[in-house]
Amino acid sequence: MKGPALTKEPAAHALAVGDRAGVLSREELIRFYRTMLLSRRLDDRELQLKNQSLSYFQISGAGHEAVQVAAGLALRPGHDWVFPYYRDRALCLTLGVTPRDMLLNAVGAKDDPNSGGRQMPTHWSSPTLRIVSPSSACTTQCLHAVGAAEAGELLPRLLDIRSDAPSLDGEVTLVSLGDGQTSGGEFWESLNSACMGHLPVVYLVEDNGYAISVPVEVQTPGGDISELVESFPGLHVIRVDGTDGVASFRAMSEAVAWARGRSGPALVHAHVTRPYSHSMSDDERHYKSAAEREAEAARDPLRRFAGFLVDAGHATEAELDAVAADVDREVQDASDRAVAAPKPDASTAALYVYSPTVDPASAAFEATPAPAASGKPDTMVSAINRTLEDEMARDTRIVVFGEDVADASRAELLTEVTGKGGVFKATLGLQRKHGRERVFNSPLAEANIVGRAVGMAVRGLKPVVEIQFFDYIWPAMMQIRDELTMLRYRSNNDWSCPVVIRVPIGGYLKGGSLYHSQSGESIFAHCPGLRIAFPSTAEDAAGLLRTAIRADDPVLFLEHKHLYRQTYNKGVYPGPDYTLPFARAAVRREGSDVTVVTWGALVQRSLLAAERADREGIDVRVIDLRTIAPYDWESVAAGVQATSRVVIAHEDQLTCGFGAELAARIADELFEHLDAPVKRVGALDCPVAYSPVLEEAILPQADDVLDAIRTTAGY
Ligand SMILES: Cc1ncc(C[n+]2csc(CCOP(=O)(O)OP(=O)(O)O)c2C)c(N)n1
Repeated sequence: MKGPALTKEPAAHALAVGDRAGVLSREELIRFYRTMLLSRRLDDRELQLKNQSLSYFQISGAGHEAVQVAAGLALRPGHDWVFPYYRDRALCLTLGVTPRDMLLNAVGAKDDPNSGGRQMPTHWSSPTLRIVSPSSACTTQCLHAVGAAEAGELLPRLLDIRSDAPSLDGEVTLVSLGDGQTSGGEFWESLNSACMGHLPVVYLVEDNGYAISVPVEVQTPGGDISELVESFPGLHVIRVDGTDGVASFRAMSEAVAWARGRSGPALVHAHVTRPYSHSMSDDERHYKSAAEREAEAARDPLRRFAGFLVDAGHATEAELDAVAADVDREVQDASDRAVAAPKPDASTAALYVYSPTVDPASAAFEATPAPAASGKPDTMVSAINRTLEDEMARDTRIVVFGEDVADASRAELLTEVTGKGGVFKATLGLQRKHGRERVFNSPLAEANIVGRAVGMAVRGLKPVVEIQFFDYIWPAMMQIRDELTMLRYRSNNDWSCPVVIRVPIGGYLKGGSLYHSQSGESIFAHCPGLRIAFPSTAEDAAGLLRTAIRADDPVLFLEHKHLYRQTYNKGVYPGPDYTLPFARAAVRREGSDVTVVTWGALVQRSLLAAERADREGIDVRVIDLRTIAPYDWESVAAGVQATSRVVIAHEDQLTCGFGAELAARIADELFEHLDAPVKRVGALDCPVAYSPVLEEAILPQADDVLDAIRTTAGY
């Protein structure tokens, strides 16, 4: 993240009046109107640009302008944090995003300050204004806002980063969403955490009665979201007609004051209109009657506000005409500049998928065993635990949370209990040592864990979270795929969220069954922006976890449950400075006839197979990949070139397992070195069953690897 510098002046048209308890001067009221009109005219201009094929998509904020300007006025731009959604044009204008910034985004210009031409129109972002780059995924932003608010509470208490942190005094976090998005589980997960933590989060629900074509009565039981949320403890719920600018300003000021005063979260339920279709690709006449559309038009916030200004004597019709002419000039000027702006260079297409400054595969992470490394060999889970403990001592930005990770939650009350410290004890002792603020339990909600971590990481914390079992990572998939791994790319490197997700994975447990035995690293290897480690030994786990934590990208750190407490992969803890670069495979056994490329629990099985093959006169090289993304292609290629025969062995199902990718690349780049077809070993394309007889038949065994070695060697 380039950092939320506070130096940039708000744009000239910005309406920053701060906490004004619902009072606006005449000038401010006229500027209120001007910003609403500017927003509407920008929507109209973007529609025009789309029709002229100068832009490629359009979605508008029409009908939402009044409550959005009110929200922007109630906030302190550049001080409070904002997690908007795609309709928040008037909000972002009020905070200081300029029409030119918006139109550069719409035409996909190189100098689009929101995303460098990567995001669809209306995805505005500004580190200076603390507007965090939104994705297009509905509802995910709610958890980011909660994480950011938590970070805001925590940062001042973490002493070593207090000195250079910007002022955190009384900040609030605003998150906005439509009525449809309140059906999303992550909205409710975020309310849980916001209320439990008494966090200064202001929710703005912009209820236009529809989610594309689905009416709110079909979306929300009773059709009224504020009724449903009223029982959340500590949540201050306010209903308002969001087409009434003055009432909206009062409501938003009240909500922001509530949160700023540390009374807890607030939710403003604003009824607005949607006079245009959902987006360019929608025609609301298919599902809204003419009468309904007429009734909406009568409530149009611009019309209402203009009427109010004239009726109350704040402005004359002529003055409002002059405002409109001025707005038109501004829009025309911004549009001319945006259309003329250069497009991105095609060579930059893949820039900023990963951190441009820290490469976990670089020599900077080369193994440097600390001289102090001594003691008895210990298990992989112990190595992980010690690495977490040492890294937390080294870097106070690290926070650890997940299900059951705490080991002292109630210990101050009940001194005889110690808490759990993780279901595999990987986090045992961390809370006692580093405190409840840095190590804590999460609700049983995986999206909550990853989504909050994203929000915290955006603010500069280093979350190292645990998903209890790989089998249950799926509720967090959208947070991982659409948010965690894409934030840097979609914001053109303005924002990042280098979270580490530790995940116990895999089977061979005898009784693990369908829901405690899953593999699936290849699914995540398909997510650009994510690094993946999969250690097989205690020492590697320590080195790779430390690198994962010190690197600057999101990392999926896969810990094989069966390898946690084996004897064959024990190691002496290599000390608090030991790092291991990613993409450095380990040759576990030298050999000249066949190369086996493997990782995780198949390393030991492949070594056993190699020993048996040796007795048959086949000399097998075994390569432990250690990381999946990035992976060590050079070592794979060297093995193939040296032996001309290769087996890829992994625990995951054969079809679309990561072996398929390796096999394809070997065929593509090393075909002339091969004396036999590339052979793959993996699990049956079948869930892992409970009975050990079935489990053994489903998961690949040493004999399966041996068979593949024999076939390859004998080809
Ligand atoms: C998770 C997810 N599912 C589906 C979509 C497609 N989609 C985009 S906007 C939208 C409707 C959102 O409605 P609402 O929250 O009421 O907001 P509005 O657009 O009406 O302001 C849908 C279904 C999406 N972007 N994300």
